[in-house]
Amino acid sequence: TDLPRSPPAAAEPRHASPAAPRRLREKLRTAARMAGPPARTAPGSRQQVQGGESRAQPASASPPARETRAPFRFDYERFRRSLRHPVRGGRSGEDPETRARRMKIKEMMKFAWDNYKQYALGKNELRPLTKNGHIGNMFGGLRGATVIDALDTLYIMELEEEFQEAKQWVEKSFDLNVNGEASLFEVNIRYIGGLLATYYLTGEEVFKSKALELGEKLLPAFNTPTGIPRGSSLFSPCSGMSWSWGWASAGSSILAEFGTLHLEFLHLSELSGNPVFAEKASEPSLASVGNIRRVLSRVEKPQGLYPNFLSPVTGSWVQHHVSIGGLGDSFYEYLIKSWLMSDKKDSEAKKMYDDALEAIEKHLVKKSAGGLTYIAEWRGGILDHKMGHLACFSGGMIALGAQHSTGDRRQRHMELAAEITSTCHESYTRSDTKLGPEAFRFDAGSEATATRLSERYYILRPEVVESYMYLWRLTHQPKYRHWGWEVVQALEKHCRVEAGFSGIRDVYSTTPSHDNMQQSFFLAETLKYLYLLFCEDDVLSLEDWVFNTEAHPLPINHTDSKA
Ligand code: DMJ
Repeated sequence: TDLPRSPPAAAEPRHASPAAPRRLREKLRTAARMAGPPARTAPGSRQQVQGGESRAQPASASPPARETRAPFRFDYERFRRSLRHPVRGGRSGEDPETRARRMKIKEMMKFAWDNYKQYALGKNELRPLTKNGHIGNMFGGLRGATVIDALDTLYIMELEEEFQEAKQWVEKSFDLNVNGEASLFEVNIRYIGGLLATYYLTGEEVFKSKALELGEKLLPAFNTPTGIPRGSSLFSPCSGMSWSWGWASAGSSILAEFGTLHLEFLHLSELSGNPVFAEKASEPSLASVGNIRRVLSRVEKPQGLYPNFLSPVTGSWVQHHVSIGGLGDSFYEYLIKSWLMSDKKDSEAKKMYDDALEAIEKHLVKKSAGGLTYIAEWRGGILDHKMGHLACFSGGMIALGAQHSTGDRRQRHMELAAEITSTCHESYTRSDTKLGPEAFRFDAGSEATATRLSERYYILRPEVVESYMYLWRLTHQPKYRHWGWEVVQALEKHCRVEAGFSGIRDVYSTTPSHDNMQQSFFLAETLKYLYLLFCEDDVLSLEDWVFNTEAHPLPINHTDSKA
């Protein structure tokens, strides 16, 4: 994301987007012909936007069409034949040390899952010190965030029994008829992403149907004058209302939130045959991710940069804070991954990514006195020489994007990716625990270290190992595996407790205190990326998959497939 978090214990068919891949657009047209008018969201939902800003029509304006034609059916077998690699890899020869390390990470996953299952099954996260569950308020009334986030990791690691336990919970206990305020962004990346990925990996219908049902419940958040989903993406799964987080910059929408829907929403349309998720449907008020792209590509960008806050009412920037870390991060990630997922057809996304990266290189990339490359934040033209842990995903993203550039640019971007990843590694090695702080600075004599007490914590975040995984796959330089193993050892030493893994409050203390929280992204991302770092490249091959921002793999749309 996007949202810098405090320590948790304390804390179309008629108007196809030119950006949508051609094959998908054709499918959507066919699907729309078969399905009749687009499915509607929760009854009455479009009238219920707080503040009376909606230009929406009553949901009853046009009666639902009677289903007289065959329902849309996604051809799963055909999709599987289009993959170039077996999803869990071919298991060719490997050295025993790599295998042993991979097995160790698998054991960590089993330990994290078993403890969650024993003490917190059905809650959102495990509290490993007090051996109970945590619910929090991010997902509204939804439960089981750790189950959904863990599913594909359990599957990939061949933890069959544990995967069946998780699947059973989804089948029997995952209740979508809940009331509460939930973050559109978090529900999308964790729940929708996790369910979609598990469906694509296994072909089990339950995951698809839950993802689609939940996707429908998210649509009311788009009901704003600009179609940019409401403020900070709060919604009520039952009543279909949406409104803004109180603290979020005068009701504005956050770049990393509304910019991190595209991958999942295209797949929701692909699997349902319902164009509403991917593209503007027949009513102007039913705007979706295609519209977000249009608003963003048109709005003027200061020095080519994208500020983090946009008004969903006027479509203008609310303040000029730019960051590749929290509040901005996954917007950039979803541009390059949208292009990759479209089999390189979504040229608008690629151009937006290239232009954004150029502006970032020009205005935000800096070198410290000690020679470390970092990406600073920007506040109305003034640089803040700080990098958040969240920003460390950018090494992997820039390396991934560099593969598709040529000549000088490719080399420059690979160097930049390697330098940023190395700086993030430094933020780990310069701490006593060998784990990195939430934010580190390059001012007042500091070099990749946290200077504020409030920035010293580590909550099991994945971004640094995520970059190690991409850099390993794209360069095969052994140092990335070494660095990943250092993290495994540090996690074992400082974060493993009797009943799971916990974040720590101070990475500079040799006896850190624990925050009593096993974040769901530890199972979705940190352990998955570590595992993949010690796998052959054909396990979840980058030729077949893109990872959403919660590390859930979504398939690339192979347009040349003869499947
Ligand atoms: C995860 O939920 C996702 O990686 C998100 O994009 C950023 N924050 C956390 C992990 O740090």
